[in-house]
Amino acid sequence: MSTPTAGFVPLDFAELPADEMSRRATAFHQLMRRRRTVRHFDSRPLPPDVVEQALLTAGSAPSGANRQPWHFVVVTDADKKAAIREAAEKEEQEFYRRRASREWLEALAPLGTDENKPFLTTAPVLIAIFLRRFNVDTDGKRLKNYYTAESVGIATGMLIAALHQAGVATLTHTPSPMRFLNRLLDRPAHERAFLLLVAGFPSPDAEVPDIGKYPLEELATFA
Ligand code: IYR
Repeated sequence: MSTPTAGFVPLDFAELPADEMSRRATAFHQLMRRRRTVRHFDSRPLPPDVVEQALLTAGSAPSGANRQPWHFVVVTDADKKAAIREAAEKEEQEFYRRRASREWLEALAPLGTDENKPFLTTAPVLIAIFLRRFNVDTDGKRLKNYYTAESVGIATGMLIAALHQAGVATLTHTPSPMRFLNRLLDRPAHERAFLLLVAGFPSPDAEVPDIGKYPLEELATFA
């Protein structure tokens, strides 16, 4: 695990004219507001370099003490995806039939989700995102990580944005519990599965729920 040690270098920062700042902020919002969680995927593969560049973007995220407490497993193998689907659907059956409260199921009703997760085998890429509670250095010594959930959450958001702007649809899938991902993907016990990001092209007939986002007045307060 290489983390930069001492030393400082000049910041690489180019200030933009105000009108250019506004233009870019608006253009980025217009791009990002079209991002939707997609549940119907085509099986066409993604260009590997698109996924790799998006992962590097995610890896550039800020993190507590720059410990970069994440690991991404990119799954494209059909057998592995089938095993993940089988295990996820087993947990999801429990969730939808027993574990979820009535209130939770009512909250999910408008999204139309259920225990069947065909996208886990139809989508070309599954990215299992793991949170590392601590790092292990070369001589096996544990190095504590900080603000791990915040850090991995930020990296995941950047990954979703990077994929979206490259023309890749995603789905944030949260089978619960996700312990089976450690077993199937051979990750050590000190890593906790954080989220399973499904990525690919939407199927031509893909539909999304007709839901909205808060307008600025509700979204934010300016104090
Ligand atoms: N993990 C389940 C249930 C689920 C929960 C929430 I909160 C969602 O926004 C969507 C689904 C599933 O993936 O179906």
